[in-house]
Amino acid sequence: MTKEEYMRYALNLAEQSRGRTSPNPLVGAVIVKGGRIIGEGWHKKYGGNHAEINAFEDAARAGHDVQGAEMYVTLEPCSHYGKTPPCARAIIEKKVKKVYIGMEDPNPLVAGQGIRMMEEAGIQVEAGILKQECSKINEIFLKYITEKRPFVVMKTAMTLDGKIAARTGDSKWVSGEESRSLVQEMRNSLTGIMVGIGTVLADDPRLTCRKEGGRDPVRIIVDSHLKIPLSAKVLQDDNYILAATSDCDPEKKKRLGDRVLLTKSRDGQVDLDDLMMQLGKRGIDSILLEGGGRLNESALKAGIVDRVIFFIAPKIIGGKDAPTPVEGEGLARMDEAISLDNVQFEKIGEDLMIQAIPKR
Ligand code: AOF
Ligand code: ZN
Repeated sequence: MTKEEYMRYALNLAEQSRGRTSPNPLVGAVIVKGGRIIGEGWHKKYGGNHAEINAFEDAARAGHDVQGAEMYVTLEPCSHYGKTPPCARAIIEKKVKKVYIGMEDPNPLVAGQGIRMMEEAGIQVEAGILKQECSKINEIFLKYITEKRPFVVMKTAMTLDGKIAARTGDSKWVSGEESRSLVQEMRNSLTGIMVGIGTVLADDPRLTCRKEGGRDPVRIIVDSHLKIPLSAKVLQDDNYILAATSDCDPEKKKRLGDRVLLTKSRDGQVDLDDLMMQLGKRGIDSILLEGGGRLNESALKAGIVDRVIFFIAPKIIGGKDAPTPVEGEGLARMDEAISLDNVQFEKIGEDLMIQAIPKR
């Protein structure tokens, strides 16, 4: 196998824990000796062993001696004492000969020091193997560890003529089954899910994850004036946060207690930038933004969106009053349009999925 193939193998190991390591990264490690994989491991959950340690334990269980072996790790081995001791130290002690790394750890506590520690101990280090893939798998971690704000994925599903529902509000369903099950997977892997009060009043959604064995994201409702009815399904259990401004109804606030998070106000509405900062402080590293049109527009305008995912279904519904993914006032001129980078197209069942990164 080539270096890239071993690294891809390590990436696949890492991917198995998606949604389970937050706010830690996804990391995979493979130990190779004599052209054979003798140990493999990945970071399974926050607070648990790092990938490298699991790989060493795997090799030991099978009775392999790792001295002189080569190791592939998707992220630079850490150099700090966190919940666990530094992996770079373990690699040095085990006398590994060479370490291939996907990308440098952006955590300021590490940031190249892991590589330096190993090199100073005489270990050969080669960094940047499948760097793009290794960064993509940790795009959430990359943003969160450096900015302490959640990575926001704006997801929407629309018809070919750009409607997210019919003029009556009926929206079951715009996209096909495969697309919808992908969205359930996103709910299962991102830490929070965010909608505006308009969506709650119109659809009374549950915003839970319906995937078998999945886990629910924290529901975040942007409700500046606390208009939410106490019977709303999103309030079914304690796993929610209501974002409001200080001029919300004080009676309602009292009844909803500590689930209400007050933010700065921007034109009488929740200041999304401030909200992101506060959610980041509460350890929320990622958010699936499921609109509607008004909140989507505010989010794009506020510059909090890190990735957009549009599902486009081969259906036409028409109607000037049918809701669309991004509403509000909108921009006046084409040359003001938000442009997108890294555009990817993928067919999901009968739908087209387009993903991209808004330019800042
Ligand atoms: C690695 N291998 O598998 C992971 C790393 O609190 P701790 O001890 O779990 O440390 C968390 C930090 O360690 C995290 O922010 C990131 O910088 C690094 N994660 N490093 O060598 C791993 N998960
Ligand atoms: Zn580590």
